[in-house]
Amino acid sequence: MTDGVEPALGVGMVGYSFMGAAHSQAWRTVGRVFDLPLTPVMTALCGRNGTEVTAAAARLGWASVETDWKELIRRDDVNLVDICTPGHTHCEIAVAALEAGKHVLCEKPLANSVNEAMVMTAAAESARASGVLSMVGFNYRRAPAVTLAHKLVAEGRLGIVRHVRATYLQDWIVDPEFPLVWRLDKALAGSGALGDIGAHIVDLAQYVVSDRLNGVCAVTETFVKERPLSDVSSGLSGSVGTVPARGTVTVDDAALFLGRFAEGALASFEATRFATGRKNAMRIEVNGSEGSLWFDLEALNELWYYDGTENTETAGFRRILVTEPTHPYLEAWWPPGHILGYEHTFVHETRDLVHSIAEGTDPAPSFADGLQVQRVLAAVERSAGDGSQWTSVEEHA
Ligand code: SOE
Repeated sequence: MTDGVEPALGVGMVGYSFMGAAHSQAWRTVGRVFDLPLTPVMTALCGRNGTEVTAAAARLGWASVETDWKELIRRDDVNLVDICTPGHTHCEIAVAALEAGKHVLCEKPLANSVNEAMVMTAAAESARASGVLSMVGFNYRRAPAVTLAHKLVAEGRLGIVRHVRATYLQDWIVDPEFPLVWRLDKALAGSGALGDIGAHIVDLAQYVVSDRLNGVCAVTETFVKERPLSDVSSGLSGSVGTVPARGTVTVDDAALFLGRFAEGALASFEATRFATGRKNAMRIEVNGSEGSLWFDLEALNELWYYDGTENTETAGFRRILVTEPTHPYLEAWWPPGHILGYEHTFVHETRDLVHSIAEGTDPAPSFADGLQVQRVLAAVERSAGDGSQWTSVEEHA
C-alpha cells in the first residue's frame, strides 16, 4: 500500500471511453494495492466536450479536466500522459508529450502506420536520454498466467519452439446494421480487427516466445462493406430524408495470417470480429520439442502445461492455477485461489510503469516493441493486398 508520503506522480489522461475507463480503474487502484515508490495522482482528464469530460472525471475519479490535450501537457502537475484515444491521435499527442518532458503510456496499437510508429519511437528514444520514459499498453502480457508462460519458454521448459497459434475472436459487429463507428474507419482506427485485436496476439506471441516474426502470409476480408452511419461518425440521425444514410467500411473485419519467427518457429494467427458467439475470446498455444502450453483469456488465471519429458504413462496437459504469491503481482492481491480478472492486467501495467519511472528502468513493451508490431501488421496488409499467396483449387484432370 502506497501511503501517500512517496513523491507524487501526476497523471493526465486523454480519452475516457472503454480504455479510459479501464486505465482509470487501474490508476484508482494501483497505489492502494501495491507498495509504490511514487504516489500516482489522478490529476486531470482530457476530452473535447467539456460537459461530458466533467461528468466522466467525476465518475472515474479525476481531480480536474482539460478540453485541449495541448493544455494538459503544459501542466506542471502532470508528469505522465496516458493516451486512451483512437489510433489516429496517438502520434501527435505522444510526440508532443514526450517533447514536453512527460512520461507516456500509449494504448495499443501504438499507431495507425509504421511511419507514425517510427516517429513515435524516435521521439521516445530521444526523450529517454532525459529520463523521460514510455510504454505501449499491451496489457495481456501482465496476466500472471502469461508472465508464467513467458518464463517457462525462456527457461527452456518447452525445448525448441516449433509452433505458435493465436486467435482473438469477437462478434460485436456481426449484425450488418451495427453502425459505422470509428473502429470501422481506416482514417481513425488504421485498420480493423487486424490492428485492434490482431495487434494483441502478435505482441503476445512475440512476448511469450521471446522472438520476433520476420515473415507473414495473409488474407483479410471485409464481410459487411457498408453500414448505417452512426450519430458519432456522421452527425446525422442515421438517415438523410427517407433513405438511411450508409457509409463504406474501410477496414478489415477479419485477418488470418501465417507467420515465421526469426528462430524458426511457425505461427498462425486469426483475428476476427465475425466469430459469432465469441465475445472476447483470446487464446494462445505454444508447442515445443519438449512441451507445450496454452492460455485462454476466458480462464485468465490458468495456464495449461504439457511436460513432454514426463513419462508418457502419466503425461498430459495439466492446469496450473496461477494465483500463488510466488508469481508476479499476486502477493499484493488475495490468498491463493482467489482469482483475478481483465481489469487487473491494467493495474499491473501501471504498477510496472510507476516502478520504471521511479527506478529509471526501461518500461516494456517499449515504443520500439510497438513499432515491431506495427511492421507485422503492415506486412499482413501488404501480403493480403497482393493476393499472391493464393493458389486456386481447380478441378485438375
Ligand atoms: C475492442 O476490440 C477491445 O476493446 C480492444 O480494443 C481492447 O484492446 C481489448 O482489450 C478488448 O477489446
